[in-house]
Amino acid sequence: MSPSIPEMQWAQVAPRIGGPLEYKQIPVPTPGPDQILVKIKYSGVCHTDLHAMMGHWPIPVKMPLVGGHEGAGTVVAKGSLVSEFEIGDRAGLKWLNGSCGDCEFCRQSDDPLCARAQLSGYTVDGTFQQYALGKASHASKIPDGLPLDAAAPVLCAGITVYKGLKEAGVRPGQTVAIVGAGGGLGSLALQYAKAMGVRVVAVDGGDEKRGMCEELGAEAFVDFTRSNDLVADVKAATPDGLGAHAVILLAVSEKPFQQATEYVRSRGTIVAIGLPPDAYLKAPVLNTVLRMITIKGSYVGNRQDGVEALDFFARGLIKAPFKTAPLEDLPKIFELMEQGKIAGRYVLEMPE
Ligand code: 8ID
Ligand code: ZN
Repeated sequence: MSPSIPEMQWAQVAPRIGGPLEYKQIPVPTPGPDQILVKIKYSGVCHTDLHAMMGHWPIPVKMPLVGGHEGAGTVVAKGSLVSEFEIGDRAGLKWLNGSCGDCEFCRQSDDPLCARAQLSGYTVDGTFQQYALGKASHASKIPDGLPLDAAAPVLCAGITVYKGLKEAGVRPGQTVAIVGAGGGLGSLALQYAKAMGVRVVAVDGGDEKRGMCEELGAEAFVDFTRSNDLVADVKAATPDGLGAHAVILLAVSEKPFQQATEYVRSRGTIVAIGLPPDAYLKAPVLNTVLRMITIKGSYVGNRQDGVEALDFFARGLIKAPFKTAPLEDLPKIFELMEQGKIAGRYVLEMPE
């Protein structure tokens, strides 16, 4: 490795399920033949990182773990087989750190569905460290001139909601209800929907999130903490009162996953993206059949979705608010996240 790469680096390490995090020095890893080493400048903090540390899901998580999967920085070393990146290129590391490339799903560009996928900040160490590894074929190229801090949240939140909106099949002029619109994914979903010409009813709680959603282009905001009849309020907020053509579920609580079929329009589509622990989707069979409702899941995006989501950003169509904090502050950010107190995204800045 180049002499400018140190042997040790700062990282936020979860030593065990449940934490607490340890901010400490750990060795800088060396790239394998098909990997790049990225000097991370900024990493977004996704609610998935909190789920990972807390062991919320029944999918084995690596421990000790360096979390993080919205890492933007510069390539400082690469393996002998890497042709996609040169040293000095700007690169983004995403949730999908690598996949086998060989299974039915990978062959059809459904690589998030690969059973042997490696996940940044979950099955392999992620981007809450100064130097992180990723498989070159999965890393994103970050177009020149884009600010790395604002680009970081696009790498998970942006790609995921962009893909989710495509999965929803909404057309320009139709209305989508975005549930959890005031959070990290939600703030970007509002911007992607607007860029696609799709009208938005935002659902979340509190005045700060209301203000942000309205600024980002929501035509209406329904406050789930104050509404006495959420279903009626969401329907009433759609232009003709008939309900949303699509619902994008980003909340980290089960209730909205049970309510969505009641305010989605007939023929409409519900896309589940948020991952509240131990939660179930519920829908009355009669209603679902007679109103021809589609219910589906959507999981991150493939490499092309990544390119497209970044391209929307590069063209200036996506501007979601974010707050910056030093890597050291991650425990405080997790606390705020747990309490639902973050409007938009937090982006961590790595120490020099
Ligand atoms: O590929 C995927 N499917 C994918 C990718 C990335 C993230 C899924 N996720 C998952 C995360 O693991 C998490 O479960 O999406 C969920 C949202 O992630 P996030 O946007 O990073 O979380 P956040 O910033 O905490 O936002 C969640 C929002 O939901 C609101 C909260 O107020 C917050 O603004 N919310 C809750 I909690 N309950 C609500 C309710 N009943 C609600 N909004 C409306 N109604
Ligand atoms: Zn994420």
